[in-house]
Amino acid sequence: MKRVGERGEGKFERITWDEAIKTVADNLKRTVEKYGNESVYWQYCSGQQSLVNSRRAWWRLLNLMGGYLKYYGSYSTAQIGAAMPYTYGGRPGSDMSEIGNAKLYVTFGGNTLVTRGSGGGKGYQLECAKEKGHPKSIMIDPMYNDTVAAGMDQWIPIRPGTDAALVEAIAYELIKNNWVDQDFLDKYCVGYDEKTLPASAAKGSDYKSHILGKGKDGIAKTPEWAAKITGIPVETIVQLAKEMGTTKPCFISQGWGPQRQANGEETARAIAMLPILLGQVGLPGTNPGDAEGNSSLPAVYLPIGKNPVKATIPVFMWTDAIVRGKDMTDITDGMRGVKKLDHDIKMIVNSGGNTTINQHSDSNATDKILRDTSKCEFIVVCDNMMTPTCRYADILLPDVLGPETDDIACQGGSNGGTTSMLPMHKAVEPQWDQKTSYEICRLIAKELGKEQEFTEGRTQLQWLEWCYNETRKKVPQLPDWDTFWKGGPAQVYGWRKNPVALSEFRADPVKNPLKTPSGKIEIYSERLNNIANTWKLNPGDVISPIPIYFRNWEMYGDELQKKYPLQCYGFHHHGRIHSTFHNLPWLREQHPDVVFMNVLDAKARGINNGDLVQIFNDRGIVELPAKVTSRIMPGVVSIPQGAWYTPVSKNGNVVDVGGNINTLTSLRPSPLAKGNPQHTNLVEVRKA
Ligand SMILES: Nc1nc2c(c(=O)[nH]1)N[C@H]1C(S)=C(S)[C@@H](COP(=O)(O)OP(=O)(O)OC[C@H]3O[C@@H](n4cnc5c(=O)[nH]c(N)nc54)[C@H](O)[C@@H]3O)O[C@H]1N2
Ligand SMILES: Nc1nc2c(c(=O)[nH]1)N[C@H]1C(S)=C(S)[C@@H](COP(=O)(O)OP(=O)(O)OC[C@H]3O[C@@H](n4cnc5c(=O)[nH]c(N)nc54)[C@H](O)[C@@H]3O)O[C@H]1N2
Ligand SMILES: [Mo]
Repeated sequence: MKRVGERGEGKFERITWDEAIKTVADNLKRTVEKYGNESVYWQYCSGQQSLVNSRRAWWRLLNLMGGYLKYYGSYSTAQIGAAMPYTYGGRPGSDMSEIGNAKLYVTFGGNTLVTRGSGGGKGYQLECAKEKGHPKSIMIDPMYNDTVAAGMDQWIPIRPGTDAALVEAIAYELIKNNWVDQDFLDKYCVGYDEKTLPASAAKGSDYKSHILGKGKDGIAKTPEWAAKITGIPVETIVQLAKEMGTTKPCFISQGWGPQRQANGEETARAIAMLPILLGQVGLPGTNPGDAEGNSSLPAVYLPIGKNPVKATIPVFMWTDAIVRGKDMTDITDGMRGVKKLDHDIKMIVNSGGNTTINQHSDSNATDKILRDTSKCEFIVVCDNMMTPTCRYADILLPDVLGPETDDIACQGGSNGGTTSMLPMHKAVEPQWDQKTSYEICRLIAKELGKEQEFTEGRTQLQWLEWCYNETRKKVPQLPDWDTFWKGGPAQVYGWRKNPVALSEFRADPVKNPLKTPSGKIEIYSERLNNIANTWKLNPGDVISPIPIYFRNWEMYGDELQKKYPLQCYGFHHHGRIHSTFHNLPWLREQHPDVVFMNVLDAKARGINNGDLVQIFNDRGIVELPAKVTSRIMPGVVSIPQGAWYTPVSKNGNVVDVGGNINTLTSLRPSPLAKGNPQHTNLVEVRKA
C-alpha cells in the first residue's frame, strides 16, 4: 500500500507489488546518492528473529547497497549491557538450575514466570530449581508480581529507581557486622578499599569509604538513610542484610526492570556489588548479580555481508538522529565508530518492529518528528498486522505470518539451560497477497540489479538447509538435515558445560583473568572515571567509577512531584509480547489493559476499582480503567507496556485511549548507555 494522506494519518491506497518494490528501490537509491548510506536507518525490531525470513534478509539487502546506519544496545538491556562489562568484562550469568544449589535466592525485579514463560524456558527451570533446593526466595520489586504470587517467600516493595540505595545500606550492614568476604575482595577485586584502589584514583574514592561516609559526599549509607529513599522500613533492610550476610550459598540476580531507568547503569552495577561483597561469585549456588544465564547455540543465520558504514548510534537515539543527527558526537551522544554523524536520518526501514512509534518513548513528540516529511523523507514498514507504526509508512509491505512460510527458530534469550532448534513448517498458504521478507528483499535486490548477489542462486528453503548445515558443523549433536526437517524440534542436551558463571576465574584468577583492564572484578573502574571526565553530560547526569545511588530526574523526592506526585512505570505482562497480540480480543479479555494503583492512592483521588481514569504528565494523557490493588506499593502506578497508541481529540486535549505507557515516557536518554529510561516517569491520575 502507499500513503495517500498526511504521514501518520493512516490513509493508504492499495498498489501492485511492482509499484511498491520500485518505489522502495528508487527511494533507497535516491537517499544513498543524495545523503549517503549513513542516512539510511535500520529500525530496532524484536518481531523477526528466525534464521532466514527475518530482519537478516533486510540487512543483507541494505549491505548490498553500501550499508546502513546501525545501532548498538537494545531496548531490553541498554543500561545493564553498557554498565556490567565495566565490572566484570562481560555479562556473566549462572544457570537457573544453580538456584537449586542455593540456600537463599534474592532477585531484584526478576519477574521470571511472566517474562521468561514458555514450556521449557527459564520460568519452568526456576520452579524446578526451587522445588529441588527449597531456598528461601525474596523478590525486591515495586509490584507484587506474578512470580511472587506463584510462590516466593517474601516480597519487599521498593520505590522504582532506588535499588542502588538499598544495596548501599545492605553493604553498610555487611561491613559493620564483618559479613564481607575480605579475602575475596583483596584477591579478586579492584577498589573495594584503599588497598586495591588503582594508583590513578583519588584518595577516599574506594567503595568502602563511600559506604561508611568517608567518601566525597560524607554520608554514611545507613539503613535509616536508605529507608527514606527506598520506602523500605529500617528493620526490613537490617533483616535482609543479616540473611544475606549469614546464608550461603546465596544466589543474587536482577531482571531488566531495575535497569530500564534513568539511573539504570548505576543500579545494574550496584546490585552486582552484593555477591561481590559476599564473595558469592563463581561458586555452586551463586550468581554474579546479573540476570541468570543462557546456553546459546551458535546458530548460523542468513549471512548479511559487510556493512561499510562505520557510524553506530545508541538504539534509543534515532529520533535525535532525525532532528539533529549532524550535531551528534561521541562525547555528547555516545556515537560509536565515528567522532560525529555526518548526516541526519533520511530514510527508515522498519520490519518486524513497532518501535517507530509504539515502543519508543514520548509518542506525541515522536509523532511530530515523524510527520515532518522534510526531516525523515521516506519510511518503509513491513509487518503482518496493521500496527501503529504502519500508520507512519510511506510504503507498507505485508509480510506473511510465521505459519505461512518455512523457517527455523533457534532458542531465544529465555532458554536458560535448554538449547534447541525448531523447524517451522509452512502450515497454510498466505491468505492474500503477502510475500515473505526474504522474497520482498529479493525483489528489491532484483530491481536494483543485485538479484544474483542476494540469492547466490538459493531459494529460501535452500538457505534454510545451508544455515542448518553450517550450524551443524559447530553443533555436531544435531541430526542431519532431512531428519531434522521431517522430525521436529532438535534438543541439544548439556551444551553449557559449566552452569556456574565465573567458576574458572574463581578457581584461578591469574590463569583465567576477566576481560577487564586489570583482569579482576572492577568495583572501581578507571575506564568509567575517564568517560566521566571526558564526556559532556546533561546537567544532573552521573557516571561514577564505583557504582553508587544517585537521584536522577523524575523520581521520588523531585520538585516535579508537587505537580505529578506518582512514579509510573510499565511492565512486560502475560497478555502480549510488547505490542504483538494487542489486537487479539481474547487475550485482552484475559489480561485487560489497566493502570495498577494502590488502594491508598485511589482513595485519596476518589477512584474506585474499574473507574476510567486519565494518567498524565507534561508529555501526554493516557486513558485506562484503574485496577485498585495492594499489589502495587503506594506512590507508584504501573501500566502493562505495549498497548497500541491511539491518540484522539477530547475536549481540546490529545488523549491516548489505546493506553500506551509511552505516551508518558521521556526521550531523554540515560547517562552512559544513552538508553531508554522508560520506567522513569512522574504522573498524576484523575477520574476521566
Ligand atoms: N509475556 C511477556 N514476556 C516477555 C515480554 C513481553 O512483552 N511479554 N518481553 C520480552 C522482552 S523483549 C524483554 S526485554 C523481557 C523484559 O523483561 P524485564 O525487563 O525483566 O521485564 P519488566 O516487566 O520491565 O521488569 C521486570 C520486573 O521489574 C520490576 N521493576 C521495574 N522497575 C523496577 C525498579 O526500579 N526496581 C526493581 N527492583 N524492580 C523494578 C517490574 O515491576 C517487574 O516486575 O521480557 C521478555 N518476555
Ligand atoms: N515503556 C516501555 N516501552 C518499551 C518497553 C518497556 O518495558 N516499557 N520495552 C522495550 C523492549 S524491552 C523492547 S524489546 C521493545 C519491543 O519493541 P518491538 O521490537 O517493536 O516489539 P513489538 O512491539 O512486539 O513489535 C514486533 C512487531 O513485529 C511484527 N511481526 C511479527 N512477526 C513478523 C514477521 O514474520 N514479519 C514481519 N515483518 N513482522 C512481524 C508484529 O506484528 C509486531 O508489530 O519495546 C520497548 N519499549
Ligand atoms: Mo526487550
